Amino acid sequence: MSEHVWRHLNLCPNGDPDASIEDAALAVRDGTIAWLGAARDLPREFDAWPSTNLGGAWVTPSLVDCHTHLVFGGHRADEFALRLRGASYEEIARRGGGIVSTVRATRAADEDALLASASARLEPLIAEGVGAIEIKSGYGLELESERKMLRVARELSRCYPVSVYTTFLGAHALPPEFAGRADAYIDEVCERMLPALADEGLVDAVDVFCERIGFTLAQSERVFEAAQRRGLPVKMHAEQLSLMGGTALAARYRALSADHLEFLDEAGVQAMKEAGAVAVLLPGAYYFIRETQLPPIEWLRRYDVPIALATDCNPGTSPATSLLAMLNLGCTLFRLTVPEVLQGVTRHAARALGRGDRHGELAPGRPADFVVWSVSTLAELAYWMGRPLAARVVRAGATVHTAPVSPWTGRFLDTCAEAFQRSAQ
Ligand code: DI6
Ligand code: FE
Repeated sequence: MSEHVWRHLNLCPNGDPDASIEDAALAVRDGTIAWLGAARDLPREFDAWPSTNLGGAWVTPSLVDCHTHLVFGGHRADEFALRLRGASYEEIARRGGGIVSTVRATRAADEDALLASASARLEPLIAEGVGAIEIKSGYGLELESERKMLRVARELSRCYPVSVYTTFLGAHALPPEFAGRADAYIDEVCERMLPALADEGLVDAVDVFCERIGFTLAQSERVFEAAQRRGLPVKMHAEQLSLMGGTALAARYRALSADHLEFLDEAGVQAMKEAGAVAVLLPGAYYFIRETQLPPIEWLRRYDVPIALATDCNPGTSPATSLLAMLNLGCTLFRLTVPEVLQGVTRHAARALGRGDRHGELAPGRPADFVVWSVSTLAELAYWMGRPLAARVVRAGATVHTAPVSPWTGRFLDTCAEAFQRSAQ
């Protein structure tokens, strides 16, 4: 039996700084939280347990990246250059670029190659404290390649100290072989691909890209009906480039989340509230495709719809491998507050995956998955742009990552040296 007490930390147990506990203690037995609270209230039974003094460092739950396309072949830097010369994301998609060009690269790559390239994108996320991540399919667009993507996603959870939740996104784009036959492709998605992949245990949720350059409301609803027949939860890429009414459809199917939402209207916000859906905002995509339509933050606040943030890591609209960077973008571009973005990558993000019971919050009986930060205030997590801030990443009570030592000075690099030095011993 493993027993350990983490002492003298500033604890933010659920992403809400107002719920923080100064000079806290956290007792962990066999990877599960046995007790947490103010150090002065620590029960005597824990006095003899081995302990680590965190010197006043801030501790939050491990982060949750609830919307990624992490597994894919190739990249789209050349299209990035095209856009710099004025081509829009939609124009590129209509010319056979965009998602379809990544489909070609993904179909051509074998599982080992996809695992290697996805690993290179996953490791920086784990190093900055991500303990749970959603990974979509959607670049195979045929059964064998969709299966390949989802198998790689499952393999990542076996190779790394991270929980992976897979989402089938067969309805991401129309593959070339179905050009002009979208309804026939939706037949393939609903009647062949989803049932086979669900039977193989590769699917935790189902998503659809409801958009002018994606699929219609009717086609999206057929995908949702197929998911419902398999008892799978749904989510949707909704209102990203236009108001299609996808969010209201997703709400009718009790979607876990609706994602992007730049063009969401008040009726859609109200429908989300009634359905208990999470609004997953993706500032990386907004920023990278130079969108100007902001998501309806004020309506989301007014209707008290939980807001989550995610990287949307994908080669076309958000080649991002930093969830902390999304905190900064969420604040600077969407004017979200520090409490909103911190909850957006902890408990609200966990809820968007239907796993609010396991991730995004620290409490007795929950897994001891947390991050020790090299910051003197939680606002620094949203303030710094592109700076590693995790002093120590802990999963099930065990340290799985510590910040590197400087190769030039031999010292730890951080903004809270004393706390960091202690936390790394
Ligand atoms: N919306 C997005 O921003 C990504 N997928 C989607 O439905 C972009 C995917 C890509 O361009 O590769
Ligand atoms: Fe996406």
